[in-house]
Amino acid sequence: MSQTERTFIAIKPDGVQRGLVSNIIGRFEKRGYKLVAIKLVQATEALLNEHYAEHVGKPFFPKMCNFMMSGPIVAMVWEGKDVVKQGRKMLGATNPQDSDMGTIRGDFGIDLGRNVCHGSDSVASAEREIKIWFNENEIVNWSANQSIWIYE
Ligand code: IDP
Repeated sequence: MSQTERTFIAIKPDGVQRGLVSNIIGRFEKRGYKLVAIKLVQATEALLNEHYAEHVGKPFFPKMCNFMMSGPIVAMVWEGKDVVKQGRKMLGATNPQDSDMGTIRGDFGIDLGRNVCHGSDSVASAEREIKIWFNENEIVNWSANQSIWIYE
């Protein structure tokens, strides 16, 4: 399994407003994943239509878009072995009511439309989403000195 797999993780406006940024970043850092891109973004309708293409036209979509544009989002790319699947596990189920304790949504969320954090659901989605939110030159290739203590 590739140690250079990448996922797109975004702290939604509720996570930023509630001061959860450092906690969420800290979980990925402490797990051993490598941060290769990060920025604070004000989402636009065009960007959300692309990112959430599969949900365009659904009844909840307009409200969800307004929420996602209600404040800044922390957009990130994290890299490491199996990071897409592991990232989803760290987030917990989509609805915080179903998320296990110990996950980001299980620890910090109550309502479906305020679930704090986004994570790509497959390697293909990750590649698609990273291209939507980041330019190639915003992604930094670097080697983490601690990798020998994380990977055998
Ligand atoms: P995911 O974020 O776990 O990948 P998706 O099904 O892709 O889940 O949904 C995207 C986001 O849209 C969810 O995280 C949630 O915040 C919101 N959402 C999904 N379904 C509903 C709904 O039925 N009502 C309100 N918001 C929803």
